[in-house]
Amino acid sequence: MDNMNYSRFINAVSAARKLSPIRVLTELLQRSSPTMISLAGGMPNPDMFPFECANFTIKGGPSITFGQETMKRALQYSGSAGIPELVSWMKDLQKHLHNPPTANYSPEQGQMDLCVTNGSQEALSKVFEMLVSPGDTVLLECPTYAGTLASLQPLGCKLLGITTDQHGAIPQSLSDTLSRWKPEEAKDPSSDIPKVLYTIPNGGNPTGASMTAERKMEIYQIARKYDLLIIEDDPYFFLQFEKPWAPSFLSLDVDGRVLRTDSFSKILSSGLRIGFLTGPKPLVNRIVLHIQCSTMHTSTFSQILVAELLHQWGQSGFLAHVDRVIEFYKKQREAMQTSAERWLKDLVEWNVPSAGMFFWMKLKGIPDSHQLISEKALEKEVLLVPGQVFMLDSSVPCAYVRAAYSISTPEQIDQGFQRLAALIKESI
Ligand code: 09M
Repeated sequence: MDNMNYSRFINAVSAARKLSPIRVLTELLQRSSPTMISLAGGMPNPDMFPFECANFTIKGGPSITFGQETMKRALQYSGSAGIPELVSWMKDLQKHLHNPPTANYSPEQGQMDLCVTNGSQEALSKVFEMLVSPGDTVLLECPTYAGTLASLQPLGCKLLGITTDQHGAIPQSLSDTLSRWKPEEAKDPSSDIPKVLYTIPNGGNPTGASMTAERKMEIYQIARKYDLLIIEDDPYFFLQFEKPWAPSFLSLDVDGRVLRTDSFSKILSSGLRIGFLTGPKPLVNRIVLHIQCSTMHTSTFSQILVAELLHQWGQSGFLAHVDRVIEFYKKQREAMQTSAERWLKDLVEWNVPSAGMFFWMKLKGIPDSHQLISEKALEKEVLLVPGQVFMLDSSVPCAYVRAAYSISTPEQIDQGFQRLAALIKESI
């Protein structure tokens, strides 16, 4: 099997990134002998920081204490790829959950690597900034996550939408879309053949759709044929309600063509900003270079707090926590389903999601939800997101709305849908 030609995917900006000499020195320092006198590091003296120690009470478990030494470390700069104990814990989890074929490859073959990011959003925006040049064509599900559209649109690329249904992207739609190119064009640098496919495989935002294993395999084969990289944005992976969980693209990745983003935002905390990028080393390395000169690293404080918790829990404790989170969201989903049946049955079409936080609802007899939602719904005191914001072309009318069952109580969901039903009836 030929190795992937990663340089084909890396744009001029990313190819020009170099190691920061200061960061190289800092890493060297961490390994130097105890008798070394360092006048090199540009780090501040943590003795001058006002925070001394902290104690975190963990729900249902022992507490986490930051003593003076841990606190000093938590308040200090750290390496750009993430603190070693969090990176290694997460690599072990990825191997346990996904068993990636690339785990034992050589770096040139696309060996699995991982770095910590400020939520998955940082990973996604940096991945796009590494891969996309003006004029490129990017393939993605339509509709898709508005934050991805916001990252991609300023890069001057064309967005080609893949049709989706309740099981996510439809493989036939992907191959139809690609049929205007010949697979051999992937070897021709002057061709405008797409190189990147972005997908949300579980609990899609906004659709709530989850892809079946068969679909993922079909899509992976199409990606092989056309030499596409797959960006697997999976923040709702841990919110899959039914087990066994479908295999991920990472788990199918014999070539080293998958960049996977994970997020702790839905299960541990969104404000701590902890996410992960997993993928072939040559590409993850480019992202770490970008991190070096932008955020420098994800908050050391957040990373140590999360790493301490994960080490206390172990993998089984972590997965037991995930199961508790799933139980909560499953009940919430059922509450939304019950209320939708009660109030919206004849007014709206929807599918019941098997993962994530969202119902994607088509308002019958209302070709464009925008005005209804952004003006009239406000007056009636019910908030939803108009479907338009998830469309590749936001100027086209959209009959859909996104309803989240994450924050509101079942009573609020019920009242919200009662208000929505009244609104729809007034408008048709
Ligand atoms: N709405 C997300 N989605 C969202 C949202 C959000 C404030 C976030 C997909 O925390 P991260 O960086 O790991 O999450 C980013 C992310 C990546 N990919 C598919 C997502 O759904 C988060 C935050 C207010 C509204 C928000 O509406 O959908």
